[in-house]
Amino acid sequence: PRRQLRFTLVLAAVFAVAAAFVLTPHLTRAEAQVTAASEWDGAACNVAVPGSWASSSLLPDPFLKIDGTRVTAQSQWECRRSEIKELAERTIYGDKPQPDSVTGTVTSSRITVNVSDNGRSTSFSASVQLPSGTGPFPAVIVYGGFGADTATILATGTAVVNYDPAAVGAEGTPRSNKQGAFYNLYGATSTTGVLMAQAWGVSRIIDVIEQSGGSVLEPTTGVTGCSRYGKGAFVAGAFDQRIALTMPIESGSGGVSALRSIPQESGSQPLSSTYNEQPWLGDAFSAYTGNPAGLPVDTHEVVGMIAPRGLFIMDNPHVEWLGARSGALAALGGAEVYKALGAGSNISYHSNVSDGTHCATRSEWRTPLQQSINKFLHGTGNPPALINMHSSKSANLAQWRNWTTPTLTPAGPTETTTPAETTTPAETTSPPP
Ligand code: MCU
Repeated sequence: PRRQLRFTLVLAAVFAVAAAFVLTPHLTRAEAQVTAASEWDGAACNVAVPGSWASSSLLPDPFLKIDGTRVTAQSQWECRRSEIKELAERTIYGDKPQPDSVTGTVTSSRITVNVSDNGRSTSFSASVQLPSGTGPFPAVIVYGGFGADTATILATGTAVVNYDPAAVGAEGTPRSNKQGAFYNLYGATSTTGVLMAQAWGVSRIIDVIEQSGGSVLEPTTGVTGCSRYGKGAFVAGAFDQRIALTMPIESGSGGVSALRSIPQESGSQPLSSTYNEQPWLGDAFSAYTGNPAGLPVDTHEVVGMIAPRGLFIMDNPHVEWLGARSGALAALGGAEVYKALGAGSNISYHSNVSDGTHCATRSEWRTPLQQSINKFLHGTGNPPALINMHSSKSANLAQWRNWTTPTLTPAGPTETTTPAETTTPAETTSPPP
């Protein structure tokens, strides 16, 4: 009888594991770990935006909540992230609305998207390239037609969705007459910038992939693009928590580069140029082009919005205009959020490349790109090394912060409500270089 009991127990265990596997057919391991089920999981957070905030020439403390207390537990990051989201929308990018209805189709060659909101409707589409093998496949949404290594993406068994961001948020228009599918719904005078409009389009593509039932594409998605499309990919990844892997390439000013640090990095694209070259950023950013210290957030916290999801930032140190030192700084600052969430290896930064050509396909990025895709879209292997900065464009976070990284109470069933603030902001700071 004892033997029989043991047999029954083993059988039950095998059955339980098999059932769990069958019941979650579309969740890869990576996705189960880090992505959220919805575009934004902080809806219940009730963010109360203050009328004013302190100015700071240093990078703001990502862990300091609007109420003046610091985050002490990993479980609090969801609502702190919502604060950062709200502040970043109001001051840098403009609002990202949630539409009333999204429908569409996914085939092996095309995704169509129909969106309605406020009684208006619009549509756009994207082409699909499938890798060889049998699907369904995870996908990387690739902005524009250059700079992303689509051959390497396909070779990892991942589909490529070719996204034309101009169809959703067009360049070349004045701010008062913005064009594209987003502005068809929300008006040509919407104060939301083109990068956020394009990010909204990525979210609508993911809506359609999710609804399609997963016969062609899995809902596990990554996003990438180079230069202006790197700015776009960065914003898309930050503002949709379903995106498992964000890979901005040479995104510069308006992208990953820390806004406070750009005026200190010689030759990098000035904030006023970024604001005026295209309506990329929200209209509200006009108040900060000459005063980034007045911003309540900076891009290291936008990096922190992506935490703990996969993030692989690629920068070009050879073109001054691309602000790679400011990019490295934002990566280092944002990496502190990843560390505090116990996900320190989910962010990588790489600018150690030899070819100075903007948006070149680079051999140095092939392996870390494969590793990132395998880890975060297929749930296999290990992510690439944390930080690989080119010596000519290295950044020093210590010069840019007066806060330390807290040890947060871990999330999960063992979590207690005891405050876990073990560090005090005692780190010495020197003024920005
Ligand atoms: C780095 O991205 C932009 C940059 O912000 C612009 O000033 C420049 O005109 O174009 C870059 C780009 O998108 O290059 C393809």
